[in-house]
Amino acid sequence: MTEQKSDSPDLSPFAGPAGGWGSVRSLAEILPREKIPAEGYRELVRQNKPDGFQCVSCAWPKPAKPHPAEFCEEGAKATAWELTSYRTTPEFFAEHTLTELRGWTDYELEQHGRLTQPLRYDPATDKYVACGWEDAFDEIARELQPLDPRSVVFYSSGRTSLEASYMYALMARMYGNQNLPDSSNMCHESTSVGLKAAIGVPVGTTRLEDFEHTDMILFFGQNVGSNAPRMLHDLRACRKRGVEIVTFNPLRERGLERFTDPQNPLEMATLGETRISTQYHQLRAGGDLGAMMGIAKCLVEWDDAALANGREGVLDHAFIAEHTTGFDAFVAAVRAADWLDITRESGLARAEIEESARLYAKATAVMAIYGMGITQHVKGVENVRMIVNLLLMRGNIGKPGAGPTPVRGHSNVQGQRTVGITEKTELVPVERIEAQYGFHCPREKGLDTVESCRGVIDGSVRAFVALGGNFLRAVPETAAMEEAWPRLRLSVQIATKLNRNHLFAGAVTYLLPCLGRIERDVQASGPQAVSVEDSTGCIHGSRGKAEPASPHLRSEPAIVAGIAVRLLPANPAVDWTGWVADYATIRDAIERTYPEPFKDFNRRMFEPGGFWKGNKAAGRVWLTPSGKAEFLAPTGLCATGFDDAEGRYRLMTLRSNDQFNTTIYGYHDRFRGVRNTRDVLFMNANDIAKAGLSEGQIVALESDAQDGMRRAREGLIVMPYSIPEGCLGAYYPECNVLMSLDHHAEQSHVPAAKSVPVRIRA
Ligand SMILES: Nc1nc2c(c(=O)[nH]1)N[C@H]1C(S)=C(S)[C@@H](COP(=O)(O)OP(=O)(O)OC[C@H]3O[C@@H](n4cnc5c(=O)[nH]c(N)nc54)[C@H](O)[C@@H]3O)O[C@H]1N2
Ligand SMILES: Nc1nc2c(c(=O)[nH]1)N[C@H]1C(S)=C(S)[C@@H](COP(=O)(O)OP(=O)(O)OC[C@H]3O[C@@H](n4cnc5c(=O)[nH]c(N)nc54)[C@H](O)[C@@H]3O)O[C@H]1N2
Ligand SMILES: [Mo]
Repeated sequence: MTEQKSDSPDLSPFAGPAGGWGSVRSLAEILPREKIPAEGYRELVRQNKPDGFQCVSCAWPKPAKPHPAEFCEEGAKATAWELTSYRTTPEFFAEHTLTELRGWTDYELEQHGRLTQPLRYDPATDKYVACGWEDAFDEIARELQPLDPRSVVFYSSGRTSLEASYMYALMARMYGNQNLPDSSNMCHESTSVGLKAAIGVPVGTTRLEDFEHTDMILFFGQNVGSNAPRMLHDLRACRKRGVEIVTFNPLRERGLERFTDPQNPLEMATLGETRISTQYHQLRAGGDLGAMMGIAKCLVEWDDAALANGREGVLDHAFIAEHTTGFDAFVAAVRAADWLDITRESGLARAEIEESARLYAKATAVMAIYGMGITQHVKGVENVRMIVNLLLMRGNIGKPGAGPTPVRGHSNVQGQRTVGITEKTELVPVERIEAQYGFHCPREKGLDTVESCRGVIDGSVRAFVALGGNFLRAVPETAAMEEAWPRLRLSVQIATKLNRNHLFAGAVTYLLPCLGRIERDVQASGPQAVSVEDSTGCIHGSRGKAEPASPHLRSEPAIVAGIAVRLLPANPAVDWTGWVADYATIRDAIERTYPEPFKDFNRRMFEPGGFWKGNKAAGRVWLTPSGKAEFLAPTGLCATGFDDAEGRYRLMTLRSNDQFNTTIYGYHDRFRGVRNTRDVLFMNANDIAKAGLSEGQIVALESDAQDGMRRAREGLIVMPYSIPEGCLGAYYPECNVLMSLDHHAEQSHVPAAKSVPVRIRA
């Protein structure tokens, strides 16, 4: 029934640009496949408009003056995925046991359509059975009440609105823990930790208008064409102005090479395209520290020479003196770094590094854009610190057109952290919450994602509540996690579609279906709107108008409140039911807890382009312990956390352009020339020859982690690809079974998904 089964794999290079006719064709396949009603096509036009809904795909900012159709191929797919006319009803569950459904693919599970009714797992028949909302809430509260709060996890995925997230975090804290891991723990937590320490804010400092002022972009480890396609418009505009875009990425990614704007009739008609990257450096996975150290070394050497000759320095000495600390120790490390180590670790020639450094030394306003290629490494936090080091050397933070620009993942993942979804006490205004609500707010650090997994495996976690996401599929060590999940006392999943996590039950298990953001949400006071924060700290209102997938669905705020009123002792300061009746009152509560970022929240939430919550570092106010921006020398030049060895490869687990995380839309990865399969192993041709393999051969990957545990992924087709020797690429989440829980970023605990040590078995 799936495309994979009906069509055989086709692996051949893709010649076209990102965007262009290929993306129009791809949409023409997907929209009818979901049997979207005509009303759904109208919804597409409202996507990312100030009075419309905010796309449920990525977190890239929405401009104040949107295009007539301000959406991309990926956003349209995400909308179609939610508006699908397919349904997964109680009748479906009457026909299928969970054991049987565990044999289905991720694609088949979600493709079956939207969940329609609350469900309770019946262990006797191994099936989900429809239940009532009130019964569900009652039993969940009854199960949670006697448990030690430390044994309960409240996970969330970054799609949930600011309103629901705020309520969810408050419920956890009133219950007695801050075990509030979220998808950000697997994603940009290295950014939150690294930027906070270096410049005092956990988020990037740039906004959309900075693209108009920049004259150079450093682009590290982000696959823009697939994962933030709307940014291609901003990059294209930069290229038209002659902005240099210097890319560091082990893979040749089409979106980083060239782009045809599907919204530009002239480009479409003439098959014109814009070259995106002006330099493209294919470094080794985990080689960014080496490459950046090389650039820093060039700058320092040229600075020395310039000063010795009485010329102006290459470094911004005035900025460094006024605004930074740690410079001397950092420069000492730069001077001590050896070019042999730099070229070996980065995999780049010295001339290549010098070429990028030369541009950087000339540029007056530089943005550093980055994604998972930076954060998902054992040295992910050091990677982020090194990006900041480079920017600080030439004063590239806190002026127009310059600054760190992490590309966040889920559409509200950054906002969730802003309103209290965090396991870290220092990120929460504890006293203000206590004053506002009159309860003792927990101080004990909560469990993050990796710690929650450990707790599930060792049995110390007894209950797991998930507000969205597909935790069990997204985390490392998936085999052991699936084995351990049934030992949970309680498993509660709030979701829109069936996914693999839902097929693993605890002793008591609920699957609760919720409204999506695109759908009309009517409460006691009338139709409601919600809000999200984009990658640049701008907050947008979002109004769903589509007919809900089922009359039985409840909104996320209503579900959280349903549990909270039964779980917690009555508190006159928290009116859960009143909040649900009118979401504006939740926003008032958010504003009281976070008065600065959310000033006049209700009044401003529909401002075109969103309202900016502010950013101290962008104004060169450094909220660090030293009161300055802090340089920090890296501890080494390799980000992988393991040594090279004969036969050991660095596996990068990647997204295709036909998926949203664990949601698989289809089996094509157009830009990488893959059709009808996800069982691909991208490999350098020399490595294929050296290993005695051949193109198209089926191989297995085996974990080569220190712990010696057996982990394997079978059935991968070898595909020669433009990728450095010693590095491999394959798709997430199918490869998560290869990842050890211990292989994560130091400090941030982000699983090191971009350098998994593996061996190949023929
Ligand atoms: N359509 C769509 N959009 C999405 C998502 C999706 O799945 N589908 N996911 C969303 C989410 S949650 C997130 S976090 C983002 C993810 O978006 P990205 O940050 O783009 O994440 P990945 O697809 O994992 O790709 C990472 C890129 O890093 C490169 N890379 C790997 N290792 C290294 C390295 O060591 N150094 C460097 N310099 N580069 C490296 C890879 O070749 C790849 O191009 O996208 C969001 N948007
Ligand atoms: N190996 C490897 N592992 C990775 C990564 C990697 O690059 N490599 N990337 C990591 C990253 S960056 C991330 S962010 C995580 C993603 O981890 P998660 O955020 O946990 O996973 P998603 O796949 O985004 O979740 C998809 C599910 O969300 C539910 N859903 C969709 N919309 C809604 C909604 O509106 N409300 C609710 N309640 N539920 C909804 C649907 O049921 C759907 O099945 O994965 C991480 N894991
Ligand atoms: Mo993410």
